[in-house]
Amino acid sequence: MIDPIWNVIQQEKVRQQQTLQLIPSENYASKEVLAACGSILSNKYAEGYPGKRYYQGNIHIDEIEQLAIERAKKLFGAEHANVQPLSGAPANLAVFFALLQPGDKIMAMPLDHGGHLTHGSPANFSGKTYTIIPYRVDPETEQLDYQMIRTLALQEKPKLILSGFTAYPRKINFKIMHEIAEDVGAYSMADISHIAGLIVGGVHPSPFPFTDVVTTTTHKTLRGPRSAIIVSKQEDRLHGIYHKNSKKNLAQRIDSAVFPGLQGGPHQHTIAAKAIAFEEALRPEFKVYAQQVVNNAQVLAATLMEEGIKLVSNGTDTHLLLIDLLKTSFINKPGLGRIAAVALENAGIVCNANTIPFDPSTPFTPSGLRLGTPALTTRGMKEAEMKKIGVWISSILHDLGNEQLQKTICEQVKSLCEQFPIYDDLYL
Ligand code: DSN
Repeated sequence: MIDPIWNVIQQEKVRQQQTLQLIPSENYASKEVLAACGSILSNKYAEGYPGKRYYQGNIHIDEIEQLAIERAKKLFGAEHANVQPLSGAPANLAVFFALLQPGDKIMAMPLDHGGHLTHGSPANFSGKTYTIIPYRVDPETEQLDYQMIRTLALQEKPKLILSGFTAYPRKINFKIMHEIAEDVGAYSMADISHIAGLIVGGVHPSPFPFTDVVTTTTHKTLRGPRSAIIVSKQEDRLHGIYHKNSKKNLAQRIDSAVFPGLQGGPHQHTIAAKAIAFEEALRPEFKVYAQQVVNNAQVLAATLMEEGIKLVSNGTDTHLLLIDLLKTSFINKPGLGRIAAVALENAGIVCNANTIPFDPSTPFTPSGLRLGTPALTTRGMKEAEMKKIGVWISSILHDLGNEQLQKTICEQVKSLCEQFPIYDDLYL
């Protein structure tokens, strides 16, 4: 008997093919990446690091992990890479565990302004374990105010300053963030999960060579498997101030925090898939992809604004845009993000409801929508398709309760998707 799971996977494959994927943190990994994820490497235990394992039989595993490490370092121009974190949240936890003591101060952006759950949300281990000093975007520009961040850092003297966000559409000046950290004796950390692909593609400034520690998931703009890595400096700039009694440098402390600190057996099948994705991202065509992701986001943003839709910060420099439904004059009500996201999904346009800065509503029924172009760009869509999609989104938002309109657009979405197949002959 065929396990019904396979039928459901088939149905999900059809859904992915027939809908427009605008969730900015999603993408379509290559068939090679997916094949490595489904490979026999999943059968192996390999606690430890290349050359120093707690299990025998790791000759090939060592070779794969070493390649992944070398490629990650090359990709980001980093001195050290740990490719074992299972995903973004454990990667962030490992950095905090390596550098901080419970109660230490972290300066970070709260969730409703675009930070991640693991950047100090009261519901998360980070917010429960450390003292969080939040910095927010400027209420007028809805962008980072580095002077305000500096003033707060000088006042609070955090031990770590975290930048990199999940719903911030503008470029981040990692150099200034690091300089502020230097001025107050803090570590600088950047979680570049959303923009890693844009950074390696050369369309967003890099956090290296200055930032102390960088975490990233590997499945968003970077287009690899669902996982994460930590890349960092080798030495601890603040060794004289913190961790004086430790003989370990920064890189060694991160490695120990990942294993044996937090994780057991690394997922070697995913590490192989990460190595493949890093090689793909090192190719010249990845730069073309990254530029097209941003071009597409800017055309989508311009189309929406022409249609009278308010975007947070009035545009984007990256792969994502944030619709402010509250300040969109034809809606002008709080808490409609979820209703709008469902209406769009009915039309085959998949995005997510999201908080906007200073949102009066809750994270489950927020006042915004978050959209992004990494997945549509992987499918080969360009400016002309973005304009069409922007007009569809606008028509639905102008008439949220119109189910007939959603059905009609859904058919148009399907025929557009047919022209842009995701995978030709995927075995799944
Ligand atoms: N869930 C991710 C995102 O959508 O941004 C962050 O973990």
